[in-house]
Amino acid sequence: MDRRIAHVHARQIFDSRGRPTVEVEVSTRGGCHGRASVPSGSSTGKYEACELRDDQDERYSGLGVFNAVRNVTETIAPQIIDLDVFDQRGIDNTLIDLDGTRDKSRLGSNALLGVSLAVSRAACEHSQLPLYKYLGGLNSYSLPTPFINVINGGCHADNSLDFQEFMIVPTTQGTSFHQAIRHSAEVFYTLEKILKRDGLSTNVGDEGGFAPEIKNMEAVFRYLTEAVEKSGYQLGEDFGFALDVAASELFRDGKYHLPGESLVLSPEDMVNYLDQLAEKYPLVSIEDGLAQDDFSGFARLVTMAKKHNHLQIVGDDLIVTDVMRLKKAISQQSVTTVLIKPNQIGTLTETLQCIHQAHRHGLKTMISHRSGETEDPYIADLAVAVRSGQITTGSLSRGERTLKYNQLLRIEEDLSLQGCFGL
Ligand code: 2PG
Ligand code: MG
Repeated sequence: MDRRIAHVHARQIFDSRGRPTVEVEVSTRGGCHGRASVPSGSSTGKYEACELRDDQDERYSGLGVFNAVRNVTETIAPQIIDLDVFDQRGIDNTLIDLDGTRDKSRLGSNALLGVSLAVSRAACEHSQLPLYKYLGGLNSYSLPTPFINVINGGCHADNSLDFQEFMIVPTTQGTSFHQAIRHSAEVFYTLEKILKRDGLSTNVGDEGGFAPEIKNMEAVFRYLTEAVEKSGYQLGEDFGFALDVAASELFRDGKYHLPGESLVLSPEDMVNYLDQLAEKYPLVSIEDGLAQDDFSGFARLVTMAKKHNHLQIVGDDLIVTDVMRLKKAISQQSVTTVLIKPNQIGTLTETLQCIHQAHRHGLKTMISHRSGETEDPYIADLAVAVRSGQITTGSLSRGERTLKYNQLLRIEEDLSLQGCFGL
């Protein structure tokens, strides 16, 4: 079958927040087809690749992506037509060269990523394999542990919680993905009941977690503890908690501002504050506990985390899926885990390079959604393909979140007895 690219098409669609984003379709002369859409963040790190928006244009409040769409159809398409769709690295390098900037600001990371992922899907259709197997080969049989964001705060919600995400993490030994997601769903339902009981809102935030006007973070942890225990699970055994502090959003003039807690903390105080939370609650993961430039502060978090059982320190805005920033984090021992978001860097090849570099240096990876998601389950397959072992893709509500979990359920079924969980 002819594997050469025949057509590349792009369009503007909506993400889960109703904002425009890019969708790309690629087809080959042999009649195979791939489609992919691009997510978008709101607590965006300043070192992320540039998401091109139409800014000056009055349509869609300047958020339109027609320029990025045009870059796909007019600039990128003519250069990749006739290339072998299986040459992912070659095609991604062509995209990077065509853009020519360090931050992908000429063509837009949203234009590049849409093409890059759609190319891989078209190649996948040629291979007649499921996406996770096309990307990962024989070694992809491990389902990731889900980090389920059940309480939303920060810039993802309209409440006064300072930290952005409060997650539950199913940790029962010897379980399977579908059991882990079942346990988590039960805790989610119980949490809904007890929030209602206390007259709190059960409306959800951007990532499908509840976004109640809870007084402070201590109260959040009390609710999460009650929800786990009332669901018949044991805290520390069956569930741990995880945080995405998204601290870059709280950092101003050298200090962390936590108005919801009436606190203004120095970086050292922030480390101590997180240390105290880890003393009190079974925290298994803290993401972006400090701001995006503080590699040495992150190293202090890593040292602090050693006192606690199984506590990982995750870099999101710090590393932005960028191998150069990852190298710095490795040399300063700033993280134990690297958050991976393909749209932070802009191509599949660079995303895979970052994952492999992290794994080679003994770091873990967690594949992540964005707060503005689409109905594309790509990251579910990616998490299995690269044996990342961890995925963070929101709560057990909102279709753009649950479809990633549903895809993982399908993959687990597809793997049947060969599958394993949480490695
Ligand atoms: C994060 C992400 C996803 P956003 O900070 O980890 O939860 O949020 O997509 O808004 O950057
Ligand atoms: Mg984050």
